[in-house]
Amino acid sequence: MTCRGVLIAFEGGEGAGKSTQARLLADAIDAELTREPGGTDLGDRIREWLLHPDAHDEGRSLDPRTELMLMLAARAQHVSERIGPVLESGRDVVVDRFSASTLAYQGYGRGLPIEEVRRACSLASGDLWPDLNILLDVAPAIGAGRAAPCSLPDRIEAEGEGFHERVALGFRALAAADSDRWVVIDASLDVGAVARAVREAVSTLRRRGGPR
Ligand code: Z5A
Repeated sequence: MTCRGVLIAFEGGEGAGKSTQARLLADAIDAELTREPGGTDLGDRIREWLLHPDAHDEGRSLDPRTELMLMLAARAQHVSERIGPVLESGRDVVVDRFSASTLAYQGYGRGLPIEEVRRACSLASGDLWPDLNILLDVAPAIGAGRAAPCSLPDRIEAEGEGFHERVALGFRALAAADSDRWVVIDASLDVGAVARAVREAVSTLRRRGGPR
């Protein structure tokens, strides 16, 4: 019988270093690397539409519930088409954002009711939750400062400071409420120091007898 793989999610605000660390970890443990929103053809199309700066042109803003449902549509497809089968095959999956991003951005950031967002996440993922969430914690101003100087902010990055502060507080609240499944790493450290802390967190998960 094959043991199910482990699902590890990187979480945090813009510029925290999630993509960098997700790639380093996936290489180090030979895991499948993917990201949200995205990870499938449909998910990539939804991502493009959701994040495009003109997705709310002509004065029409995107309703927070519409944003939530689109994030979840991408996730449902991602889990059924890709993440679920890979985990079932026994391979580990490293994902750059997962359900905690929905709770932080659409719940804490947009103000949708947290418990309803949690139930919706559970429905979309078939009640799949990461074995480990790694919060790369950095002040929003530092993260925003790491963006490429000439890059145009996407629709969500372009939200105001207050929004990104609520998101950051939301991530910390989620981590504090479930310390068995979360580790918080100071993402203001250099890339190598953060990568070492990530590897230590994954080793601890394995020693505790995570899925494998
Ligand atoms: N979203 C949502 O609202 N609801 C959901 O359910 C989901 C997502 C799943 C997805 O964008 C957007 O969708 C996101 C949340 C929302 N919007 N925002 N904001 P994304 O995940 O693609 O975008 P992002 O978080 O803004 O990605 P990012 O800016 O690329 O950040 P990152 O992946 O955390 O960082 P990085 O790409 O690894 O690094 C950024 C730069 O910093 C780069 O030049 C690195 O070389 C540098 N870097 C990395 N680590 C360090 C350290 N330790 N020190 C110094 N410099 C570093």
